[in-house]
Amino acid sequence: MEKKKELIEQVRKEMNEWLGGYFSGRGTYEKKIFEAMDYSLNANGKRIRPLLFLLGFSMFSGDYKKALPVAGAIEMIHTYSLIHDDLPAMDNDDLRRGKPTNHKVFGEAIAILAGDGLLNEAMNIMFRFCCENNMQRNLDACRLISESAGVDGMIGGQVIDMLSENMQIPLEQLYAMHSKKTGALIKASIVSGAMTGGAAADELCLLAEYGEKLGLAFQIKDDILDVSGDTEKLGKRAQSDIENKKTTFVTEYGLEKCMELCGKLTVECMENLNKISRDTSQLEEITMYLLNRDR
Ligand code: GRG
Repeated sequence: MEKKKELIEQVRKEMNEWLGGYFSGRGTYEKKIFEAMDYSLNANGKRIRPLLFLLGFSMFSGDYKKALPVAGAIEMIHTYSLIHDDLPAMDNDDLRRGKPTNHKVFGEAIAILAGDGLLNEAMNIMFRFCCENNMQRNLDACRLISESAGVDGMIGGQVIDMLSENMQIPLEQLYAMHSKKTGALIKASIVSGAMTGGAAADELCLLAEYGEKLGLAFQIKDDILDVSGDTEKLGKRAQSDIENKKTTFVTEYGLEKCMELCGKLTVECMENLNKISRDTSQLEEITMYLLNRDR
């Protein structure tokens, strides 16, 4: 178990180094935008999505280092969504990743542009990767990432979320919202990683199912932590769902059933991984980490 953890930590460290250096030294008169992007990108994020991408990649291909840029692009997309989600026009939050939110430090206009800048930079990185590694599977993977973040994925989910505020919504709508808002990018991270690494169609199907279950478990855990976690540890405002009068898995099922559901989904994730004849131990480790996380 310790060996697996060490490897995941090694990948996380390399990802952090890559992201940490990405914007350094860039910009002249417009330097402020690079500072703003770097500020949120290199705060204390868990790096779940790039880890899923890189672990998915390494199940099928040896050297994950060459895929670091695409993993970094996914983290940029995720970070942009957090910056925009925190804006006064959306969730209006002051704290993210343990630090004041982007608009609190740089002002709303720069925060909007920093989000836009991160999304564009992610696309630049993926285009460059595809030009330099001209293979159909890389194009397919980058298209999947881009689609999962768009109106049929994360943005669509965010719109459902905004339109559902202060409202009791049907359970079916709650599931649809989260499968788009949080689930789509998580599922795309693992599937695109495996795809870039050269997985076969049947392996991609199993990983897509795994990604869906993992994304749902991740969101239910997020709802649990919102009521039972504390602001300092989470690095973001606890109890925010209650304050925003949101329908969550906890309001619908209660805490105990949510914990049970998370456990059940984790078992199902493991079952999916067991059907793949590859070394899935790193993904098993991260699946357990997500179940037991406290932030
Ligand atoms: C603004 C287009 C747009 C989309 C926003 C992802 C999202 C959609 C909003 C974030 C709101 C939120 C708290 C969603 C719950 C699940 C989630 C995505 C949590 C944050 O992800 P983590 O826990 O965060 O991976 P870190 O900071 O560790 O990367």
